[in-house]
Amino acid sequence: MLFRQIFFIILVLFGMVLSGVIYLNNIQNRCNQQVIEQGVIKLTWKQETVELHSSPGLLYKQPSALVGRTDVASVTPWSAPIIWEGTFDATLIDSIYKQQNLTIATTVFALGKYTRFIKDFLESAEQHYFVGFRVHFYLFTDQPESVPEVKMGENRSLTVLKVQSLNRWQDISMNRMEKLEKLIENELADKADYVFCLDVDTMFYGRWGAESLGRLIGVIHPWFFDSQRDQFTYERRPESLAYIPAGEGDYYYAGAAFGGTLEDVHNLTKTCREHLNIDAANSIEAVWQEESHLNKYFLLNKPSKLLSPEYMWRGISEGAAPIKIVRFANVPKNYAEVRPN
Ligand code: UD2
Repeated sequence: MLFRQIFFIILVLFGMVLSGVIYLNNIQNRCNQQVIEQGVIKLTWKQETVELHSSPGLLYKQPSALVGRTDVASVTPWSAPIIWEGTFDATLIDSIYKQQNLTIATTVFALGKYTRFIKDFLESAEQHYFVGFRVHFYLFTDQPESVPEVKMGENRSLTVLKVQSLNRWQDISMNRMEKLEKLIENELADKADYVFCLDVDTMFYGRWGAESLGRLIGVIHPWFFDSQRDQFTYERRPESLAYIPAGEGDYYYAGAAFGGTLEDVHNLTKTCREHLNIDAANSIEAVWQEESHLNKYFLLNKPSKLLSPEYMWRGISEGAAPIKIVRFANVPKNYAEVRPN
């Protein structure tokens, strides 16, 4: 009897000690969580729910449920549209999106000799890029004094931001992820609805408009739209965080153009910047720098809309069967002459 009582008391004491330990542990976890939460920058986004309102009486060509482009794919296996000429009606789509009073931020980088590309980039953007929408360009350069005077249209503006010069073109290209991440945090979060990041050694030749808007936008690279996935120049070394093994991958996306809503692009740039830093700490640089990390990101976080290579073409004088219109293309450059290394 006495033995049973002693056993019962020990059991109760053990229970009390155990609950105490669990309670203290919980409190500590909660404190950690609070500390972690304090360290997180809470960003508020401008976005409202996007409704696709159409104006009464608007006339446009009847859409067909049967007839469309048959020479290209206009949808991905995860049901995201792929935008080609002939897959959208410009009048209809402009009318829908103009009602939303949008601001489209666009970043472009011109360091070293790449300042020579600014004028044509901006002047051609005035002709073709989101015409009739509020567009705010953010130009990052190490030589603000050499930014040419470009007449901007109504509701369009340019902010020049000085950055330090870098000795390697690879660093200039990769650094864009961090610069865009910080710009979104410090400047854009509650000001713009969408953001695009574009290469500067380019020009606009045709319409680039509201058909390109969406949550997360990738552009199919002009040199790989007809390649097998094992020919894609993904990073193939497992030591890099950009690694994509043979047999995996959807498309090969261009590093020269990507975009989306502020929240989604912030997540993309933050992840790529973190992965670039981890790779650097492990003394590895992905084969195509931030473009390799972008491709890994898009493999795991599928874009909600893809733009065909019309939106990042090889050059205005280059042709290929499915390209009915060149909207945005690289301009010729002598790599050895323009790059710092
Ligand atoms: C590819 C990508 C590019 C980037 C790069 C990564 C395409 C069509 N192009 O282009 O986006 O992912 O590979 O390695 O997808 N820059 C300067 N000053 C310099 C060097 C670069 O400002 O001295 C900036 C500039 O905005 C330029 C961008 O970095 O447009 C990319 O550099 P690039 O055009 O020389 O890279 P490229 O042609 O190899």
